[in-house]
Amino acid sequence: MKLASAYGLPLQTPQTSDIEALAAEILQALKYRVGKDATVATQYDWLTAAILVVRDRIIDHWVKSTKQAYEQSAKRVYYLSLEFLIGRLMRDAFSNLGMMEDMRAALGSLGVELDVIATLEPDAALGNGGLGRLAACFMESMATVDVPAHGYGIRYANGMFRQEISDGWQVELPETWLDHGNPWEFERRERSFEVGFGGTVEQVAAKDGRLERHVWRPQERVLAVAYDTPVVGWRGNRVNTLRLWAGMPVDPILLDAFNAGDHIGALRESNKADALSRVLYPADSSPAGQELRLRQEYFFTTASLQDIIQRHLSQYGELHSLPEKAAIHLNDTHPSVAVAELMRLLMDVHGIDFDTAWGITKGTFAYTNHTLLPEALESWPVPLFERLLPRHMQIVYAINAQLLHEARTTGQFDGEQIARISLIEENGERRVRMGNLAFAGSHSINGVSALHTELMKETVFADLHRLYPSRINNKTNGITQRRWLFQCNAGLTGLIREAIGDRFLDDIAALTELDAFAGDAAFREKFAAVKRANKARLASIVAERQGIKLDPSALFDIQIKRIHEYKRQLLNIIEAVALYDQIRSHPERDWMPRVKFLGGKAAPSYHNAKLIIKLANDVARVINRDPAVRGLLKVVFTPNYNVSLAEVMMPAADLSEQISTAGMEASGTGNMKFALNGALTIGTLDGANVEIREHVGADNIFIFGLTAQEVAERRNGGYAPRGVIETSPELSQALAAISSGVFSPDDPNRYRDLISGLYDHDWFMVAADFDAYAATQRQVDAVWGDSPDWNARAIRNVARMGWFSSDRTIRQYAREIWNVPA
Ligand code: 26W
Repeated sequence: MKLASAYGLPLQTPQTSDIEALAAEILQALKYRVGKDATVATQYDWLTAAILVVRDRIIDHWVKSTKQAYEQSAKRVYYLSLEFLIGRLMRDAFSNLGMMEDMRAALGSLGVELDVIATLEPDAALGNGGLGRLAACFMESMATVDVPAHGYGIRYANGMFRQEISDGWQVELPETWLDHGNPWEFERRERSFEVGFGGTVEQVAAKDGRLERHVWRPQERVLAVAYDTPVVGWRGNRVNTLRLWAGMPVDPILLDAFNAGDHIGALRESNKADALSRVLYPADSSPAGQELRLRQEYFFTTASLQDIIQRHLSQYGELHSLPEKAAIHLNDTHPSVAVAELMRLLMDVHGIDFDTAWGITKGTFAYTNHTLLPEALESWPVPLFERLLPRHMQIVYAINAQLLHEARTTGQFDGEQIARISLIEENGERRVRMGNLAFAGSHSINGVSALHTELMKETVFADLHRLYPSRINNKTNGITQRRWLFQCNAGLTGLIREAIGDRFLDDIAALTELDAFAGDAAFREKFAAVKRANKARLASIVAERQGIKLDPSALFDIQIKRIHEYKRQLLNIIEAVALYDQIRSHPERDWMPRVKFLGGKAAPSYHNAKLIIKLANDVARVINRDPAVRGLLKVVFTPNYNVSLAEVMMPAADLSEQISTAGMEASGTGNMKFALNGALTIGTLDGANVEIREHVGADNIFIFGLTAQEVAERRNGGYAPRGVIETSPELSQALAAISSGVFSPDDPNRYRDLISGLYDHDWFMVAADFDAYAATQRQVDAVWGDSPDWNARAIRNVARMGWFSSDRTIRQYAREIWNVPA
């Protein structure tokens, strides 16, 4: 990777004395902390030593940040999230501390290549997709804009599964990211809390016979033990803490059972505790509905709340001031049992009355909704909830009584509307609605793009919004430019610095100065050279891993994200088939060479998503082998899409595919990463695409298809996809080819049901949008054919994407939700 030096300008110029000192420090760490001599050290040992050296520097800032927050009695932000998709951390740390070039040189002087050891660092894949990656960007931005914050989550021993492709099918393998140890984390055995499950609730009477307190006597108990990872902001400004909980048994071994010869039973407690932090549920957007999942949710929530309360009490001695000193954020509904748990802790443990506790709770919590998909809205069967969390069930009923009373008193709601506001779903199996619980217990509920927030008000939370009209607000997502531009695209970063200087490194708003360079032919040439180098880097990875040869001068068209029907990878693949057909039928036309990349994981239980992966691979095999389209069209499915692969693919894209059915993608954040790296977007008016168009300008983005409102109207008006398909010869032919087994001769019926689903219902409106999509792709080709025009548009995208920095998002959260300075 020679990109950093291609445009010179390291973030800091190395000084020889610094480098010698650093090299000595690395050797010290290697010897005294890894326990190895340079002559026998493996590449992993060097990686560990390098991390330990940068970690030492971070710790100095960490101690300072923590002390400062305490001394200033600053309000703290607590971000509760079941997922933190942080990826690799070493480059982040080097870059944010301005040590990248010094470290490169120091390691180099010891015969170690930074770029080689960097690729050995495992990805901390403690998340599924957008929601988890957003939490990671937010952690980095909170440290950067100087918000004292703690992230709270679970230290999964097995994060997101590793995806292998075998005969075109997805195979899931466990990812063991902790195999070589984790030099970033600090185990805090002294910071451990008891977590109970099951059992009974007793009412303990006061002396005068009045009902005084509820005492929950759990049947099972485990410990949550803290593991802390420092999170460093830009220029090392502030270091915050990501605190992840691991399950530990109260009794590691049941000695009585062991001595009685039951050697397996003796480990029962240990196994149960271990299970809590063993795996990340890999379903993104459909609830697992499993008891273990609810246990995980309660496990990390109660540990975090106990920790927060302990910190607050030790500093302030009472809990009424909690809302002034702590903002607790619920990242989706996964931690929303926190509403009942905080009520329990305040009332049952700290003796506060219900009304006061309810005021504290609402003043402290805020909740972000990340999806409108009905199947993704979490709810738990009442019998399960009651068995696992009997006291919380009582509290949920008490909150519900108060909520419904409030709603009825307004006189504004009929019976059906009241039923929708209720925390308990009463139709069929009774269930606890976690979204309603989070809404009721929070003073702020936000969506993640302007469109999504408006749809939230009209759909899932329409009735609760009418009851509490000031609670819903919008906070459009953002991404950290440190990882998603400075680090992953050193070439482009260097070029921008040459053009507009360094101000944008600290003030991303200054990136707009690049706009003037869109009209500068010499700059466009350099911009194109950087893009080409990034594409060559991706091509070499694909060649090495998959044995597919790609031409970096072709248009790189990329769709990478979780595989889901609403994201419409199928629309993209069908268009590839139609294009293939067109090129074969009209070889005389002037086709623009294109490589279509697809990548992403499917939930293991999601049949159609897995079939779509197989289809992408089947189509790729046929097209890539056909000499008739050689040099004009290639299709590549990149296995095991993750944060590290994203860091290579985002900078290498010419075209970003953001083609979800309008109204279904809450925001998207990949869309932002691509555009910031100079890809043009082809997309629907969905999620943040709407705002991206506003910022980059309608001329610099390719928008097609039905709007969210039109989708709703078509669905209500009895959408008949068969008729639509029959009037589109291109679409009909492509579907017929797939359905009849052209791409699956070994199993001609493989895609019959998938395709007949499009004829019968086509919930995601693939057919309705197909012609518009295909026509827009031909417009893309036309602009691509005029490279000065294409490059000018790409440069304008880069220049105008600064607003999508997660620093901006976090400042808005800080000022408008958390009430902390930023
Ligand atoms: C309970 C099962 C489950 C698991 C995960 C339901 C829902 C989810 C998430 C809400 C899925 C998710 O990651 N949503 C994405 O959040 C991103 C960050 O806000 C948005 O950019 C994406 O549009 C949204 O799909």
